Amino acid sequence: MGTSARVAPKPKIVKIDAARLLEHYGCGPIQFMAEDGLYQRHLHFDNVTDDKDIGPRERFDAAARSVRDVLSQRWVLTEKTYEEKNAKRVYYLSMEFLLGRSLANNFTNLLLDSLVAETAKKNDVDLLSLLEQEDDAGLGNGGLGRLAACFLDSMATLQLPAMGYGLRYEYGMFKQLIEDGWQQEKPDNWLRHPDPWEVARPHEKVEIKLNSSFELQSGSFRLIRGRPSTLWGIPFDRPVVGYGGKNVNTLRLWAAKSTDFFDFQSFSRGDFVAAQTGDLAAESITRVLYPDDTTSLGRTLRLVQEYFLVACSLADLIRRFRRNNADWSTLPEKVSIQLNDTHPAMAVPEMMRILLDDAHLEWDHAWELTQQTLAYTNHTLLPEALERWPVEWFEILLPRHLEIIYEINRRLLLAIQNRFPGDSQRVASMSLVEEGPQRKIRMANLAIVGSHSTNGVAAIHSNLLRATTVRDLAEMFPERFNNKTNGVTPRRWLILANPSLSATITEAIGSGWITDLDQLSNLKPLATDRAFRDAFLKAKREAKVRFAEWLVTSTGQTVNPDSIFDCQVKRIHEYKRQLLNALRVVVLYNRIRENPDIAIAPRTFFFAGKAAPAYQLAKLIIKFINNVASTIDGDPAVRGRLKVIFLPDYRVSLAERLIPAADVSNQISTAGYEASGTSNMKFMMNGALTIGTRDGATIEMVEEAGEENFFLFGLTAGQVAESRAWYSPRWHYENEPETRAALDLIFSDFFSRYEPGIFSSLRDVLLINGDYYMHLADFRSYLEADQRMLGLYAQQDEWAGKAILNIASSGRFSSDRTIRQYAEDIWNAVPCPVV
Ligand code: 26Q
Repeated sequence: MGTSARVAPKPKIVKIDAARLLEHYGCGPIQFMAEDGLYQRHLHFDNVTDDKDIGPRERFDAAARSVRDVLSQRWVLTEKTYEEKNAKRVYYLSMEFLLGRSLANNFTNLLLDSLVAETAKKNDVDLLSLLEQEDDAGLGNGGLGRLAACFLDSMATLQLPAMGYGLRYEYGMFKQLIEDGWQQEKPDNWLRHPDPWEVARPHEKVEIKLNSSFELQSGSFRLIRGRPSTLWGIPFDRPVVGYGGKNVNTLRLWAAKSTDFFDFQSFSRGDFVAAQTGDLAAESITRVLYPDDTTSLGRTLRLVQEYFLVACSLADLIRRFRRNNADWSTLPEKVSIQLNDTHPAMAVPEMMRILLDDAHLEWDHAWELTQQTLAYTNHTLLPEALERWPVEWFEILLPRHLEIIYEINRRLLLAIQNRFPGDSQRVASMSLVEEGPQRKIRMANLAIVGSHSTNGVAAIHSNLLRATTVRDLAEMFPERFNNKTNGVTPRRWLILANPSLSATITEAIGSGWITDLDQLSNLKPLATDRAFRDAFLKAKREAKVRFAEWLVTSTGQTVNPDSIFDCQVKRIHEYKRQLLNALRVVVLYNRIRENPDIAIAPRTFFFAGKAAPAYQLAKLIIKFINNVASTIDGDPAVRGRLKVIFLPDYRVSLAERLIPAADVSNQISTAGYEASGTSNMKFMMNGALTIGTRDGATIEMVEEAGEENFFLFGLTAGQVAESRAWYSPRWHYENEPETRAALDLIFSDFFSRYEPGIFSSLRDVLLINGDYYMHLADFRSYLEADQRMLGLYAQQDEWAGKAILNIASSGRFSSDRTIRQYAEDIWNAVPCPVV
C-alpha cells in the first residue's frame, strides 16, 4: 500500500473574517445572529409568533435553519460540481450512521464557531442550552455506526465525491434507563420534533419490487408468500459539511412508503381498511433500528430492511451513473461502493440483477463489473456474529436474487474444484450455501466472492480474518484481502469535544493539526517541557470540572474532579470484559476494607454502555456494576476514596463530554476479540492513558507511542488461543487470594443483600462454565498494571509527560488517514474540490 499524499493533499484551511466567510457561503452581507439576521428571521417567521411563545426548542430550530441557509448554496454547488466533472463517486452503504448532534459540528466545520459565540453573547442567546435541545441522531449501535459517521466527515473534508446511503429509522437506538440497577429500554422517538437537517426529496423516490407482501400480526412482521408487492423508497438528504465548508456532501437516508397500489387486491375486494393495514406493514420497514443482538439475526424484517437499503441505493446511484455515462463498461471507473459489514451484502446479487436483467449484459461482463465496483469491510471475527439468512426466506421474498446467488455459487464451486481437486472440505467451507436442516446463505462469503476488496479494521483483525475466520477464501483470493485501520475525526473528538485541550495544542503548534493530524507529533519535544505539561494538566482539569458540573446538574450525582477519572464506555459484551473491570473495583474495595489506612489515590470509575435487550448476561453485568456502586456508596470506610458511576444512556453526546475528562481508558477485551475499537483512539487524543490488552487497534497505538507509555497486561491473542485447551479458571480461584476473596464476597451476596442469589450466573460464567473470555487468566496481570498506573499518577509531572506523548502519537488515528487509504487502495477516487 503506497503513501497517501498523492490522492488527497492535506488541505490548508485558513480562517477568514466573518463577513468574507458568509460571502463565501453565498450569503452576501446577511448577518447570522444579529438583529434582522437569519436567526431572528427564522425565529419569528418560522414560528409565526411573538417572543413570549419562543422557548429553547424554537431557538435551536432557528439556529439550525440559519446554518442550513448558510450551507445550502455550497451544498447545491457541490453536487453540481461533481455532476459537471463527471467525477468518480464513492458510495458508503451502511445500515447504521451514529451521527449524534449536528448543530455545533456544523458551526465548527463551517468555521462559524467564534462568530456564533460572539453574536450569541451580544444578543443574549444562551448557546449551551440551545445546543442541548438537539436530539442525538442515534441511528447506530456502536463502533460500526460511529465509524460510518466519522468517515462521512473525513470524506467531505478531503473533498471526495462521496455519499452515504442508509435508512431513516423513525426510532434509533433505544434509550437506556436504569431502574433499581437494571437496564430498561425505551423507544428513541428522535423525530418527535421535525428534524431541521433533513430535506425530503419525494421527487427522487425509487420503486422497489418484492415477491411477497407483509402483514403485521399481533405486532410481529410476516411475509406473505406468492403475493408480489411494490413499495417506495423516499430519500431524505442530510448535509455533511467538510471542515472549512468547501465541499458539502450528502447523507441520503431512505424511508419506506407504501405505494397507492401496495395491496390493491384487498382494496379492490372492497376492504378499504384492510388495505391500510398493509400500508402500515410496508411503512414499518424503516420504523426501527435493530440492536446488535444474536436474536435479531433471525428476523425477517431485518432481511427486508437490508434489501430495502440495497435496492433503493443501487437504483439511485445507477440512475445517477446513467445520466452521464452511456457505456456500462465504465461503471467501475465511475462508481465505488463500500459495504459496511455484510449488512448491505445483497448489493452483490442486486447489482448482478440490474446488469443482467435491466442492462442485458452477459454474465461474465456483469460479474466483472460487479466485483470491480464493490468492496467489503468486515468488523467481526466472532463466527456466531456472521450473518447467515435462511434460503427459504430468499425463496419467498427474492427468488431472482436466489437464482443469481446459486449461479455465482455454481461457478465458485467449480473454480475451487479446479484449483484444489478432491478437497471437499474446502468446497464446503467456501460455499455460499451452508448445508444443514435449514440451508442458509453465508453473507460474508457472498461479499468476499462478489467484490474486489475485503478489509479488516485493524492489523491484528485483518490478519486473524485471513488466517482463521475465512482462511480458505483468503487462500483462494489473497490479493483481495487488505487492512484499513480505523480512525476517528479530530473535528468532533477534539475541537468540538475538548475546546480547552484544542486551544492548548493550537497555541503550541498552530492549527494545521486539525486537517493534518500527523502534525500532533510536533508536540513530542514538549512532553518534557514544564510549561506545556502544566498547560496540559490545566486543560484536563478544566474538562473534568466541566464534566462534573454537567453531571451534577443533569443527574444530581457529585464527583470529585481531583479523583482519577477511570473510564470504560462501550457496548456491554462479555468479550469486552466489563466484568473484569468490576472485579478490579471489588479487589480495590477489599484492600481498603482490610487496611483502612492504605494510601491510595481517590478514584472515580465510570462505566457506560447499552446491553442488547435480549442479552441477559450483559444486563446482569449492568445490574452488578450498579450494585457495587451503591454498596460502596453506602460504606463510610471508602467514602471519598472509591466511587463507581454507571452513566445511563451512553450515546455520542455523552461520549463527547466524558472522553475529554478521562484520565484512564480501559481497553481490556480478551485479546483477539475486539476487531479494532475506536473509543481507544478518542481517549488517546484527549490525553488519557490506556490500561489495556494487546488487542485491536490498541496494538497499533502502542506501536506509535511506545510500550513505556501504556499500561499493558494480559495474554496475547496467540496465548489465548493456545491456552484454551488447558485453561482452568478454578486454578486462579484456588491459588490467588485476592481473586478468591473478591469472588467469595460477591457470591456471599455482599452486593445483593436484599436480592440474594441474583449474581449466581456470574459464578457459572466465571467458575463453572470455563470462563470463555478468560477473565481470571488476566486478572492478576490487570491488577499489576493498575498498580503501575497508580504509581505514575502520584507523579503528576511524569503522568503529564506520558499523556502528552500519547496525544503526540495519535496522528495516525485520524479518520482522514483511513479515508485516504480507502481512496487510494480500494476506491481509486480523487478529490473534487468545489471552488
Ligand atoms: C446484524 C444482524 C442483525 C441485527 C444486528 C446486526 C448487527 C448490528 C450492528 C451486527 C453488528 C453490529 C455492529 C458491530 C460493531 O459495531 N462492530 C465494531 O465495529 C467497530 C468499527 O470497525 C470496531 O472498532 C469494533 O471493534 C467492532 O466491535
